[in-house]
Amino acid sequence: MKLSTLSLALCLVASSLGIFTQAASATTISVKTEVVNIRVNTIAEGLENIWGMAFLPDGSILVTERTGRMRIISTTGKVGEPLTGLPPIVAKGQGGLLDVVLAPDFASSQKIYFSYTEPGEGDLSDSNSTAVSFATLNGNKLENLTRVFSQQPKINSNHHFGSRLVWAPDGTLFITLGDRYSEKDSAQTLDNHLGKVVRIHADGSVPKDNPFVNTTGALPEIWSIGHRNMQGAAINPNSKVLWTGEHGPQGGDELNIDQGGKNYGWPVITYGENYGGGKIGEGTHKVGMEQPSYKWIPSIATAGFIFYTGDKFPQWQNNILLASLKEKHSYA
Ligand SMILES: [Ca+2]
Repeated sequence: MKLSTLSLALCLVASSLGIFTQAASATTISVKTEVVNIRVNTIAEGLENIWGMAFLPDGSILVTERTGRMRIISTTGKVGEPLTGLPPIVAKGQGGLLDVVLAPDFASSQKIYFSYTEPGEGDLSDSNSTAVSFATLNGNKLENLTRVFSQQPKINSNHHFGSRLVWAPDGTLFITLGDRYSEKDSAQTLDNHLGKVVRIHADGSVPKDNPFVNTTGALPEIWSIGHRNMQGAAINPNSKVLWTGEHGPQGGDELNIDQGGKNYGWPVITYGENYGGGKIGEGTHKVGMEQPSYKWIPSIATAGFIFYTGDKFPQWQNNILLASLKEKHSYA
């Protein structure tokens, strides 16, 4: 059955509504489950695998289709033609055109930033990795395309691209990066971008206060390590710090308060197990590795989330609304 991806995305947010309450400084999260009735209005139809979206100042929406297209949906739901000017994109498996965000200075610069699966070149033409570029939006055209980040190394895998983009209050950009599934042990070492959060300036340069800039052999973009695949990330409006949501394997999806220089454990510690059963790593705790702030067993397949800061539902203020890729009802 072919579903409208946009209405599906909204359905997932709405029907998998988890309402989280947490204090700004807490390292664990209390969760309450509410039954809420939400009327879902389909805004637009016929789109394929929407992965990211960003609201433009006039209320229209930039959307990415994972298959490699970006479009603008007007405030009346009119679906625009695909934008021109995207870079080469590998649309296979979980890869393709992924997140999109406006630059903090979009009003003056017209810049947008987006993440995608970038093909390798030459001997690496069968391989790929997550990359981030910006471009200026001019009508239906993307111009002045500039790549600011390319995950290293490239891997022959169609899995675990991570790829959520979040601006920090200081104007730096966080990028979540998956372990590519076949390279999970690399999430523990500093010589690669697999299973990491990285932090860069808007022009792609490395902030001097990144945690590993003075560590020999470490890639200086790295912010935190020991991650599996993070498809959700947001800045907590109270504490102003990064939170990330992470897919576990079979069980053990996580929410983490994602601090610079910390090790979030994968694949040494996890609350999940191999698909079909079987232990992964050493257990659930280890000195020097962070516990998740919240975990789901069984997995809900945690995806995008936001901290709610609107004025329509005061009881949800600063709570997280989180999309699940598998649950169709509220979870306990
Ligand atoms: Ca973890």
